[in-house]
Amino acid sequence: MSEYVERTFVALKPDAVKRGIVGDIISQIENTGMKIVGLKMVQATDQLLEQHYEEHVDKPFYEGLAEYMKDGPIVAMVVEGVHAVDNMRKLIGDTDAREAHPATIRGQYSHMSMDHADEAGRLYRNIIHASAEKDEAEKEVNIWFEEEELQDFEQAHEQEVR
Ligand code: IDP
Ligand code: MG
Repeated sequence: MSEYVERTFVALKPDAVKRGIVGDIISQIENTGMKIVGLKMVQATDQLLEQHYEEHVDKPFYEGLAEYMKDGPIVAMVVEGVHAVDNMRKLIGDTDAREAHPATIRGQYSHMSMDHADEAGRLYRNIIHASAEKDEAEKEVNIWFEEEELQDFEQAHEQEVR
């Protein structure tokens, strides 16, 4: 496999599931040509979240973030493709919906800001997660998926895009 073909971890957060926009978001990921090699609906636990958000556990927003992430099931995915880590980050957009380009998933499906959420005493919700870096992607895939849950198959159009 080319060193540029990567796997990244993606999660559709509980607000995406509750709003019924999972199918739309998955279509956008598939439309890029990237390949979904793992997919399941899971309920996040404190144990999973403390590993997943290791760098945020001690931050003031962590308690609210954990509450948000446990608010309902999430759809966990492993997405494979050329520069999949960077490509998924581009597709999801900036963390704060106020900054997210309107063509990105966070820009299309939210119009929030962290400042507003703080002022209004609301949980800040932003639809989707994707690993920020290759090391983080490897770590997160291992947290959420067993090796045997990942599929090895060829997409119909794979010869055209790789
Ligand atoms: P990312 O999701 O774009 O990688 P991170 O900085 O890694 O952004 O933060 C992880 C998640 O934590 C964000 O997606 C968001 O849900 C939440 N978050 C980050 N910073 C804040 C904040 O200042 N207030 C509330 N929630 C935050
Ligand atoms: Mg992050």
